[in-house]
Amino acid sequence: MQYRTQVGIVGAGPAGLVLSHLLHRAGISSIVLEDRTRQHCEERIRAGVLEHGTVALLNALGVGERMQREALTHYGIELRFCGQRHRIDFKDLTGTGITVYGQHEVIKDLIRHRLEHGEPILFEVRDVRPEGIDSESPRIRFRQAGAEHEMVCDFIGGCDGFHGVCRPSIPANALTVLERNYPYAWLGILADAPPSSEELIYAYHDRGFALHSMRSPEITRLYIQCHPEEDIANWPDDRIWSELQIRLAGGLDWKLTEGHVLQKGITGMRSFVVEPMQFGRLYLAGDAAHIVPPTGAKGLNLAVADVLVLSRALEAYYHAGRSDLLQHYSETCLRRVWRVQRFSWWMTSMLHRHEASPFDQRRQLAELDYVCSSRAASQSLAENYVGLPLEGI
Ligand code: FAS
Ligand code: PHB
Repeated sequence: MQYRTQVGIVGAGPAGLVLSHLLHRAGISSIVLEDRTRQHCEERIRAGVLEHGTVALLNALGVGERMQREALTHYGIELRFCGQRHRIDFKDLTGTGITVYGQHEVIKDLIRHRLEHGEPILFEVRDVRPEGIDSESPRIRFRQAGAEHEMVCDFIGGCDGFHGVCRPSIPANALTVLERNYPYAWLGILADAPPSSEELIYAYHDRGFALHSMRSPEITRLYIQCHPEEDIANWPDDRIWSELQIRLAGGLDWKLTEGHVLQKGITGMRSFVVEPMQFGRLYLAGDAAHIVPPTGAKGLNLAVADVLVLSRALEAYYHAGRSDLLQHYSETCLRRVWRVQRFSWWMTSMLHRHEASPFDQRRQLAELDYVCSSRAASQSLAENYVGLPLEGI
């Protein structure tokens, strides 16, 4: 079967789905191709922190009513090190805050509204192949339910994540890869336990980093720094809890509320950027173009920022016949991408324990001490954490 649409979108993650809603709002047609099932997309545990700009956009798109009912709003985070607790007061430092709402909840809302609009998402597609991406009429070939299909479109939104097919469909000599891998990973758990603190806790500890986050008043999300090659089989639940207790308490008379571990997994830590983020009529957005270590809670938010730039450029093309914004898509996105890369690298380097020299360890503690004792330094952390301004929501 042949499909015809203005924008073919590969991937029903935050980037692809938010792009589809932005285009729908602008009266531009699109079709979303996703190789997993709807259920898998809606149950995949990933990010949990939304910048205020991301929240404002989801509300502006009319998909925020459940989020407004169920999400948690925080106006600060806590940093812990050397038995000290320091709150970074976002409200005082930036006038705004963050929202804690699971990425899979955002995905559920975006998919439901998209389908209620009668707009297409083709799940469980196979063998997706972007073709003619450097021509005036690119197409995407794919299989679904055993049949071969072709989608003819004007543009392709490459929103298929780090392991997708869109980035590799661009000739390697047309791209520059800039990356850094970290000598540690995160062992994350989702636990059936009420959060032990109102807000997120980032802990620097001699035994390694730890993070106390949450998904709801009943569900806690926790992470500990581990070795990148670590085998999850070596981490029975009680070992995870005792390590979390040690690292998060950090000598304080504070105890983490434990509970049944619902899900656990290990996530590698890397910084990755591909330049440019476009080739011909293919535009990469989100994890397809860049990966940040999760310490800054930026992955999902950066994906949303990319597609806001892309949708504005496509709107200018279709409604005003302008292609300048499309030509500058990559340049426009990369300015924010590198700012967010810097912040995520900085948070990661400041808070993780690595086989550094005693000099570097002292420097790390001095960095933490400075951030927690200087208004200018804590304001810099706060304004990056709550989210740099998003124009044109
Ligand atoms: P996504 O990867 O979310 O979406 C891409 C979509 O494309 C997926 O649905 C995939 O199934 C689909 N796809 C892939 N190949 C395809 C093909 N060939 N054909 C069709 N569809 C295809 N960020 C945080 O801030 N906090 C966290 O705790 C956190 N945890 C994470 C844990 C993991 C394991 C990962 C991988 C990321 C995590 N992130 C976290 C970052 C995360 O939030 C990403 O930045 C965000 O999902 C990026 O969104 P997308 O670019 O839409 O990519
Ligand atoms: C999460 O809640 O999953 C989370 C929060 C903050 C981070 C990373 C992950 O920096």
